[in-house]
Amino acid sequence: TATTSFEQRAAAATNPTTKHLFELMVRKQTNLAVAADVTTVAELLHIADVLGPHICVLKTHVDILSDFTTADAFAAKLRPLADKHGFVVFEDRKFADIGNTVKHQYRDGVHRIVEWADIVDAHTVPGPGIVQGLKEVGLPRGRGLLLLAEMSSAGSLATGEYTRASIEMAKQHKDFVIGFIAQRAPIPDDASFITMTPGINLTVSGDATGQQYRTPAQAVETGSDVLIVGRGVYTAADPVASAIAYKQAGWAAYLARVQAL
Ligand code: UP6
Repeated sequence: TATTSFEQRAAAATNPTTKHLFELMVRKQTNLAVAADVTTVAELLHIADVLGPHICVLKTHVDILSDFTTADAFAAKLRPLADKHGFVVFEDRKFADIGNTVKHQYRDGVHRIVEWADIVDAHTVPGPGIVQGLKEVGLPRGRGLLLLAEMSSAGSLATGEYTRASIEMAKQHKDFVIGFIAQRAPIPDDASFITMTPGINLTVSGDATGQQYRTPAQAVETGSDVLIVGRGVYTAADPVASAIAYKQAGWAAYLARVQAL
């Protein structure tokens, strides 16, 4: 349930990525994920290195990197930082095609995402075949998948019956689906799934293109485990100070939740 501690959830985890993630969250006392939405590899690596000590997840959008060269070169730079600081790499690819196509998008092409990303995510709009395709590629390598059950943006169609069907899809593939991108814990009584929540900001309520923000405390209260913060951190005057502020707000809210018995 929402009050189960990350220690307990690490102990119970069967997917290796889930276990690793909960363990490092406990060790580093952070539930902060940074969305490093910058457009050069150098900026991304800089964020990974300076914010690494404060985050549990580094979230990437590899297809916005203008100077991406090869997957080998990228992995050779990023993976040592993930090991040094102890964070997992989440490529926010939001796969959305039939199983056979996403298999290739995950494994092949220029980006060869499965080689360097611990976690990826997928929309559920194509039906369960998308999970089957990704699982063929990712499960043998110990990777994990998040399903988008809800979105933070205004007018999102991922609500109601769509969200409920996404939850059922996750339950059918518990070995590979480690959790959800959602605004609240989609299955409040099942602590084996992790809920990651974007649309988090301490000072503003939205942007000009439909993003909607809540605070770390609001998200954690509704069952979020990992708080995804982009512009709130990387456009701040002092990104390290900002990351620490989000980390502390998120962790305090987590402690309040698990102790609220
Ligand atoms: N993201 C959302 N909302 C969703 C799913 N994903 O904002 O429902 C992603 C965006 C971006 C980050 O692609 O990388 O989370 C949010 O960034 P921001 O904090 O700068 O708004």
